[in-house]
Amino acid sequence: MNFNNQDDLDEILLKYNFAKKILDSEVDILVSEYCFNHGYNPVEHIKSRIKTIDSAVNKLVKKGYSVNLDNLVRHVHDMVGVRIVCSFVSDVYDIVEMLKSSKNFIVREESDYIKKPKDTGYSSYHINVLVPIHLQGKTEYIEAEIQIRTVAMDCWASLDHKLRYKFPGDLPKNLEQEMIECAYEISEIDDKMQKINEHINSYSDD
Ligand code: 0O2
Repeated sequence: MNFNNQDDLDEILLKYNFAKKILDSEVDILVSEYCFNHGYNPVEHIKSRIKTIDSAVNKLVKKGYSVNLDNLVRHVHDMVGVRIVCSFVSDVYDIVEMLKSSKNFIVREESDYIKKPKDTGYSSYHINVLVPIHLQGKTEYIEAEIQIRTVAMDCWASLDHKLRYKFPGDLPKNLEQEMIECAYEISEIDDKMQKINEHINSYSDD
């Protein structure tokens, strides 16, 4: 690790913690309100975390930046991360719209890796936000990343993460290809489950 000033590092970690708390609470309120209004809970589970310093350092090195606090703040956009795992693909888009309507953070960027998955096969909806934190009379904006995905996408991403972490260096081409095929099969399952859900909903509408 090469962060020369421990006090500065502690201060920024404290701010990331404040932002995480604010975001956790805002997401909880929005989801509860959605459940109340729709009489339906689209969320399977929610997880949030502060990225470890080791993982942030790896990311900086991988992106070709020197390891210092300035680059951490400027180039690691997911030090604060919230993952919302939903039941169906339509739930993901409902949650995205709900999040985008929040007045308690600013949407900086969004990436729809469901419509256009990453080359690895990774599929998810990402929203990068700025969370205002109020400190000693001044407001600071802290970046955070919200990932919204289905349980099926989450299953793939979690196993993919584990396999890549275990493997020294890049995955061999044949394994990369097999992971892409698994991602494709998972997205087919999501489509089927979505249709089954619509079918069942049409019965309860009658
Ligand atoms: P971890 O350990 O999950 O935190 P940025 O975050 O914007 O600085 P990037 O990579 O351009 O950098 O952003 P992007 O595309 O939003 O991806 C960031 C996160 O998405 C990753 O964080 C992963 O959580 C997830 N992700 C992206 N691609 C893949 C993939 O192929 N497989 C899996 N399993 N997850 C992926 P980290 O820091 O890489 O990992």
